[in-house]
Amino acid sequence: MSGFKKDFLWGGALAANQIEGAWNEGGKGLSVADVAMFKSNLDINDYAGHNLVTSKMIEDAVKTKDAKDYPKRRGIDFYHRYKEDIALFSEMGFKTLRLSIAWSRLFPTGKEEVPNQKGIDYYKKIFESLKEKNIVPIVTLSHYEMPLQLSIEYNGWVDRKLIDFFVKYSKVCFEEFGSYVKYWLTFNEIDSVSRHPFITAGIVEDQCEHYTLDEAIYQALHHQYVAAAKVTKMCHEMIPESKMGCMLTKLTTYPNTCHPEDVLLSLERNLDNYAHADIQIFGKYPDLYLRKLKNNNIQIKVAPEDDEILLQGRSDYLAFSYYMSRTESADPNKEKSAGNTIMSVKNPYLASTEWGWQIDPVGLRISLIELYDRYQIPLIIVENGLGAVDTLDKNNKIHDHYRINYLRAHIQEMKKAIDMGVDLFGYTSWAPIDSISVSTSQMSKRYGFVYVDQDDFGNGNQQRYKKDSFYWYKKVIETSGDDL
Ligand code: BGP
Repeated sequence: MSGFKKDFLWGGALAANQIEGAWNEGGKGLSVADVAMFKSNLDINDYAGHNLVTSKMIEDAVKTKDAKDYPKRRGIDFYHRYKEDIALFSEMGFKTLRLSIAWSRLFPTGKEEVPNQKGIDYYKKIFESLKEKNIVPIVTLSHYEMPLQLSIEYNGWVDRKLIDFFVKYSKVCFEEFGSYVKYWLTFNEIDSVSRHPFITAGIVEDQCEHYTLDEAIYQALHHQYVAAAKVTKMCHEMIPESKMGCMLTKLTTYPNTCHPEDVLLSLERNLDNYAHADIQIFGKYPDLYLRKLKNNNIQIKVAPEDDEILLQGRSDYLAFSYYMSRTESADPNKEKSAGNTIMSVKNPYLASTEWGWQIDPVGLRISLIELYDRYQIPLIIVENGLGAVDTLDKNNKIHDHYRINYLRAHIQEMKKAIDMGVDLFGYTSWAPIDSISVSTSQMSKRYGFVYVDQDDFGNGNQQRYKKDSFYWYKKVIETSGDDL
């Protein structure tokens, strides 16, 4: 018997900045994603949009008017092709589509008093198309995108004023789209502010004069927690029946050995990861986390009313992304590698993707059990998938059995977790159609069930092709996960 209920939300997840393109159409303002630079000869740590960005890099990007070095400006042209793409998702039987709204389409600089009507009209068309196909939207308010002006003028979320700008933007979303959208999410992978301070929070390296970079990161995070709580409360008041979730990158960390020091280190890493969800689900900072900031001499400004705000705006459900697990060793001589993002010791029991992400389906079950046991609120996996290089054969087919194997193994573990009693209400795989990757800024790291004919340099006619995984996922949804 299948563990998946009939109303389980099967679908896919996308983000505006990675698919829409049309970066300067429809009255849209420049966003941080539009200046995230792709240079194939640079080391990963030098990419704009990953790790650190300087004012000079932004100035140069703003002067450049084409999309050549900035693939997110191009996206996959979802802005114009959304109907065709939504029809493909519908053909697979999607019950849900997770997508995000680009803040800079509604408020080009973030500071306008009146929103950009063309931006509102565009998202209404998307929601109408989803409604026609009976696809339930799950909408992320902030997914690695914000008006660039707020970064330049305030150093992004380091400034408390950002809370008000975000509340104003969210209020418009609830007013305009509340009749279409029941499931909302505040910040995509909120914990990733420390990994990508610029694209998540608009933090510019050389603007951190009066505080350390760590302080900037934790201050920005604090403002995002407060903003998330405020808009959660507002959403409940404005949209009856609405559900607002928070989102975590689930990074389950294993000890490399049973040496107590390894166990201790992995425990610390796991607690660090949980802290972001604790704050939004329990409505308060964990004591150990606050103490850790203090011990590390990280000082953040907290307003007297913040404790109450956090408590009043707790999340209804927990959404998380899961791609890999990682392993920690306290031995300083033990070799670690970051793959192309997350630092880990090599786990000898796991295979890795071409980008060094360690594939661990059982780790997903472990994560589900731990999260449900800790929070006891509904869970949804809003990202999971395999980034791979796909090649179109001479018959225009893509035989992506590697992707099917990855997804099958993870879905099997979800089933087992549900059978243990975990309340998992949906699964949106990343990403149902090829899009621009965050960690490489490239097109060639593909996740889709649908292939997009476009290379890293923007060549290709952007035509869509169904991969083998398209037909496989369709069958999975049709049979509620029975036929994997
Ligand atoms: C998550 C992001 C997504 C997505 C995904 C895959 O961190 O929320 O936006 O891109 O990772 O990562 P990548 O694109 O780097 O392969």
